[in-house]
Amino acid sequence: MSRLVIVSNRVADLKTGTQSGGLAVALADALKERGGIWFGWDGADDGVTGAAPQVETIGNVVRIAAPLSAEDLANYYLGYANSVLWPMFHYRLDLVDYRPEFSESYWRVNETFARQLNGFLRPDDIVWIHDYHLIPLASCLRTMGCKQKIGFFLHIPFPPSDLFSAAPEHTRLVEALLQFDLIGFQTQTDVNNLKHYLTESTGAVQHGDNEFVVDGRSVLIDRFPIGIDAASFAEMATDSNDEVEMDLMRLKVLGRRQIIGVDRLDYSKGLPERFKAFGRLVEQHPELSKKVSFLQVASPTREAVDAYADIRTELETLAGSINGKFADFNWTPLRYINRAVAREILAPLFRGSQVGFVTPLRDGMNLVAKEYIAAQRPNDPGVLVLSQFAGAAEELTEALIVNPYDIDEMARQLHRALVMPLEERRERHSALRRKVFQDDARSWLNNFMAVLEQAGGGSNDEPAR
Ligand code: GDG
Repeated sequence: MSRLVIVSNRVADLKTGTQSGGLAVALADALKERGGIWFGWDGADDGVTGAAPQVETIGNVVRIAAPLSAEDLANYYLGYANSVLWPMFHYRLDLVDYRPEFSESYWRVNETFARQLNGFLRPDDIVWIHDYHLIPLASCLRTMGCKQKIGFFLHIPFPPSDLFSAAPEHTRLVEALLQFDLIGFQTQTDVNNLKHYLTESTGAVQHGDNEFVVDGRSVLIDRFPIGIDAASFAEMATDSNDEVEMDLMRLKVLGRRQIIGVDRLDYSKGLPERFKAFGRLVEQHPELSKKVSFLQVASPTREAVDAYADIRTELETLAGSINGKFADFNWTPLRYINRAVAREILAPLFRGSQVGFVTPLRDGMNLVAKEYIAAQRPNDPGVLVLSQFAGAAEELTEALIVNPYDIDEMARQLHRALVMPLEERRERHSALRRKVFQDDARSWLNNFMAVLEQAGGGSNDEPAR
């Protein structure tokens, strides 16, 4: 079996495997089975771009951690990746902050990473590159003569053709994308968006459903909805934690139900709209006074980018005004935590909350929706209220699907979730649970790898198959 080479913006901590929950663990497990490499940025902000990476061998896996300078972190990571591509791919042209120095750093850092990685590659390796930070990596590797199979998975949405064409470098980005052998997206919508762009704006010729041929190379484009490690998350949810148990017990004694939201504090997650919908619910249903509370965990992220500071201020104002208006000495309607909370606490909190409120304005998939389902008690489950614009909505159709821009509709569906009869809750949950357990992180990984193993082969000068 060929070795697997994983490349992601930040290299995982292969020893603890705790970094990003199920995904890092699933990828690390696959690496341990096949042997291979995990390459990425070392996470420090004071390195020298291009200096020798730190190489560590753990069993049959080589972990390569590459340094970046503070300037490249500002321009490549916070700049091009998170102030140009992130808003653009989340349909937020208004937030794109395009600057030539961002672009210069993005393409150069990718070239540097490619050079560093190339020294470790074997001819029969299979390379799997993750996410928008690294779109140019395959084209840089190809220029250096790499003919390995190279796959790409985009964790975030891919925008419609018209919107993507507004990106100053859309042609260059797509030319780079076409150097992969397989391009994987979260949803059919994303797949269709790229296909549409390729047909309208490039000379790529479509063969069958999923294959495009460009300059004699074959590129496969398909949907691989990502999953979670459902079994271990469900187990974590049942592990009792005294503090959480006491809090849930208090809610029970008071006959109070809990709505929960957990997100990185990101403008794509629809948090202000969500707060307003909760405010509308308690305003329209005085009988819910002291009978419902909303717990929102919003962990800080990318705080150096202005748009993130703005959303934080907006949320603080909204939380203050909702609580100021409706709270009582013995009831805080909205509990808002602007800090990361340990995963071992989140899982039982999901389990003890009667509604999971997941309403991004746009999201590649949204793992929280799947974690909420995995954590529920099958005999007395809570209800998932889910945005139609989360990738997860393509699969999780038994959730209460809402338009996150429609505050009244969200308030109505919250109410419906809170009063839903047990039988309907069980029916919806058992269908959702089946999907979340079946299409888990492991099956996502196996599906992607199976297609990548069959994909083209990367030479520019010979037809792929
Ligand atoms: C990107 C795409 C796609 C959140 N707050 C805390 C915390 N979390 C955990 C959640 C979940 C993960 O972080 C967030 O995953 P999401 O999928 O919801 O969102 P993104 O971070 O934007 O992820 C997304 C994903 O990639 C995978 O492909 O689904 O669409 O945007 O696991 O539980 N974990 C802890 N404390 C927190 O405060 N421990």
